[in-house]
Parts: sequence; C-alpha cells; structure tokens
Amino acid sequence: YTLVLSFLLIYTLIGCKNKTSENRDTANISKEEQQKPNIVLIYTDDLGYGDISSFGATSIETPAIDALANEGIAFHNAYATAATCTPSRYSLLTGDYAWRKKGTGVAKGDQSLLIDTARTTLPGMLKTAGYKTGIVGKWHLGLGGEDGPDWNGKIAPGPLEVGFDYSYLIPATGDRVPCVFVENHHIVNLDPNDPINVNYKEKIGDWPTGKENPEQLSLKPSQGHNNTIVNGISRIGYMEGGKAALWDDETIPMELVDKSKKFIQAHTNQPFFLMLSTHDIHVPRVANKMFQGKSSMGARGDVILQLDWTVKQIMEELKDQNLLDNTIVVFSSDNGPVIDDGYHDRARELLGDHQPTGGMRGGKYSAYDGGSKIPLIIRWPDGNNKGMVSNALFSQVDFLRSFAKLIGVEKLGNDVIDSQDRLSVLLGDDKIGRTSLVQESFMGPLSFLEGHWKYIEPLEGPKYVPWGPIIETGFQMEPQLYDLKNDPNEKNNLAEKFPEKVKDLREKLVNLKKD
Ligand code: NG6
Ligand code: CA
Repeated sequence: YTLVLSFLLIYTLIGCKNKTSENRDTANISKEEQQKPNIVLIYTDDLGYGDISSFGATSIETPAIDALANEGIAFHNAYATAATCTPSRYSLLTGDYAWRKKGTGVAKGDQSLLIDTARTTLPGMLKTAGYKTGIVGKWHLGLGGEDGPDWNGKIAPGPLEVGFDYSYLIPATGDRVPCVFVENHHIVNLDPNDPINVNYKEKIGDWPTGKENPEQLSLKPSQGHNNTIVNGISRIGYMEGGKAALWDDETIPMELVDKSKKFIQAHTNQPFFLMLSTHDIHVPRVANKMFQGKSSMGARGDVILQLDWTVKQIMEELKDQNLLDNTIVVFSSDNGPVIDDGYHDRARELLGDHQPTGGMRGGKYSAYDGGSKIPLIIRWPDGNNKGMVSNALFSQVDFLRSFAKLIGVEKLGNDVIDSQDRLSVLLGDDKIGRTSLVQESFMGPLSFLEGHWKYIEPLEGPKYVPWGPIIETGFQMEPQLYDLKNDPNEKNNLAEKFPEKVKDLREKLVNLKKD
C-alpha cells in the first residue's frame, strides 16, 4: 500500500517537474535526477509545541507557518530525539540516537566535529542520490579535527565533510562565541590582520566581558552568559579579534534568508536539499526593528513573528522560482521551549497566559514531553492530505530512512541503527506510526515511550534545571510510568501500580542500548 502511494507521489512529482522545467537548461542533468523532489527543511531552535497558532497558541499569530499546516499535514505526536540542540541535530543528520555517541550533549563553541566523516548521513545519502545539499544557519555539532576549529585557517572537517555541498553557518549558537558566520571552510569577512582568538577555558585578549563591564551591556544575562561582550551582549566563551567578521544580531534572519534564497536560485534545475537552521527563537532574542514590540510578549514573541517572516520569505522564493509544485517543505523544532534561557529579556514577565509547551510538563532540557515533543509540519507539493492533522508517532531520527525511501535509495550503511522508514506517516497515510521511541533529556534520564505508555528511567539528580530556567528535569530516584493517553501532562506516576509494565519497558530500553 505504502509502496503504491510513494510510487504515485513520485509519479505526480515527475509530471509537475516536467511541466515547470520545460524552459530550463537541463542538458547536464540525468532524467532520473530531474524527477526527484526538492526538500526544504526549516529547522527552528527552541520553538515550543504551543508557540504557533496552528498548534494552539492564541496570544500570537503565525500566519506563514499556519499556511504550511493548512496546505500540508500537521503532526501532533512528533518528537525530536532530545531536549537540547546538539543531540537532536546529531540524530536528525545521522539517523542514530545521539546517546549512542559520547560527547553529544550541548556542544561548546570550540568543539571538534561530532559526526564521524565516514558515516552515513541524511545529506550524504541525498547527495549520492544526485541532490545538491546545503545548510544555512545554526550548526552546533562541532567543527574541525581533534584540536577543534582553526578559526583563522581552513575550518574542517565540518558540514562539507559529512555530506553538504554548501554551508553558511552560525558555528555553535547565537549566545556562544565566535559571533561570526562560517561559509564553507572559512570565516566570512575575516581580516587576516585582525586574527580571531577563541577560548572556552579562560579570558583571552582585552575585550570587555559581561562580568567585568556590565555597564556596557544592552542586554543583561540572567544565567551564565557573562563572558565576552559582542554587540552589547555578553556571551558564553571568550573571544577577541575578527572585528570585521562579527555578525549583527538584528539582521541574522535576513542574512540566513538571503543565503537560503541564493542557494535555491542556484539549484532551480536540479534536485536540492536545503536545511535552513534558524537562530530564532534561541537566546539572545534580539528581534530586527521590523518586529521589535510587535508581539504582546516582548522579545520572545517578537522573534516568533520574525521566524514566521522567515518562513514567508522562503515560501515566496519557492513560488517565485516556480518550485512549489516540486518541493517538499518540512518545518520543525530541535527541542522544547524555555522562557528564561539566560538573558533578562522579560520573556517571563510578558508571557501572559501563553503556554510555550502547549501545557505539557517540563520544557527544554527535560525528560518530560515538554522537552522533546515538538511541532512538525510537512507540505507536500501535490497537496497530499492537505489540512490533515496526524497523531501518528514519529521521531526526527526517521527522516533519513523515510526520505531515502521517498527518492528510491534502497541501500543505506549498516551504521544507521535507529532511523526507521516512516514515509507513510509523513505522507499522512499511516495513522499509527512508530511503536516506540526514546527521548533524551539534558544530562539526565532517558525515556522509553511505547504506545501510550512512557517510562522514565530512575536517576539521581536535581529536580529542577539548576541554573535557573524553572523547568522540571525529570530526575527521580524511582522509576516513572505515565499513561500519555489519559494523562498527557505526566502528572500521575503509575509505576507502583503497574510494575510489570515498568519492567517490560525498562528491559526494552536496556536492550536498545545494547544495539
Ligand atoms: C545552556 C545555556 C543556554 C543555551 C543552551 C544550549 C547557560 C546558563 N545556558 O548551557 O542559554 O545556550 O546551553 O541551547 O549557559 S541549545 O538549544 O543550543 O541546546
Ligand atoms: Ca535548541
């Protein structure tokens, strides 16, 4: 059944592509390559399930994202593999749970590349199948070899060594130094006479820091974030030099949209995969003037509007390039939401009754569903199951095998352990999806979810994220068992009532860890 449907879909896409590509110079592209649909993945940062109007937000309007849901399928039971950025992205790109690999917690800004260059990856698979692959925006998976990135030289290995043809990166996060863009192997606009130095252990150079020069800050930190000041904002980590290369926080989205558009324009006549990995809505939340004060929720709301603008720009570009009928657009987030993630941006004071997790327990970092249950929308070019809401269970780790299936790649390396072909879920046809999945919390317990049961392994640790975001971690000395069907907000621990269920799920998790 699934096979027939995928065949039908590809068949429809071939028809569309032929329609729109008549006038293009297709001399050098094989017929097979022309037939494949483009994939644009808009991967947002820290956007909560409840942060967009099509997923229930009422304090904010996100019309461009909602339009995607109206023209596509909204997935209400989809998960990132983890409650923070680095492991979620690792899983999405490699098809494996990140906890299988040491050191994939939140990466430092000078971390070396975390993805083994020899392994199978999502972009690598697509590239082999004839796609041009590009990533624009946040990376946060490390750069460089064992000694980390050579900021003043060739920065490699990185995305180009794990399957991307093009990269334009925020190397780590907006709140970590160096605050520069890296295009392919080099920092953009770096003046060789003003070399850049980065240090995550101790202060380097004489640039002011948030700790020593708070009077120079336009945005004050609430947790950590008191190292080098760049653009009036103190960051995590120390840097000096590279003045001409520093980004402007207020125009990061415009820069990323611009580079995304250029990538799309350069590949209108061959299949492409674009991963637009936004800085929004991560901290520091510094909206462009266009959006400042435009939401009722202060900076956090303003950057949600800014994110919606980004989506609008990309959709307009696809329309202008006549690519909408041959491009799959995927929209999702890397982990759950957080209100105060380290700066006094008044997110908490101005929140009103907005619920970033949509009411779920926990949030970013947490083992509870608020940590990794995220919004997912897919717009199929042929309007397949348009406007549908799917409750099928899906994990972002499945994109690799699902897209491989879609484009007819049959063989993948046996290093891909966890990714499952769930194309029929993505198409809206399979209404059940995965039977189980694992969620990773930040430095905390793993959870095993099967059907409507969720087991959280017992582990000693702080009940709340210790540095201040006011989020429950999920650490408990006793095992936890929740019935997500009757108790979606994980309030009643049923572990004592159903010891057999606990035993069963614990064993399944233990066995999975052995794979
Ligand atoms: C934390 C930072 C937080 C954010 C997070 C990574 C502090 C106090 N907090 O350590 O602000 O940067 O790391 O977020 O430093 S993520 O979305 O990239 O995983
Ligand atoms: Ca994140």
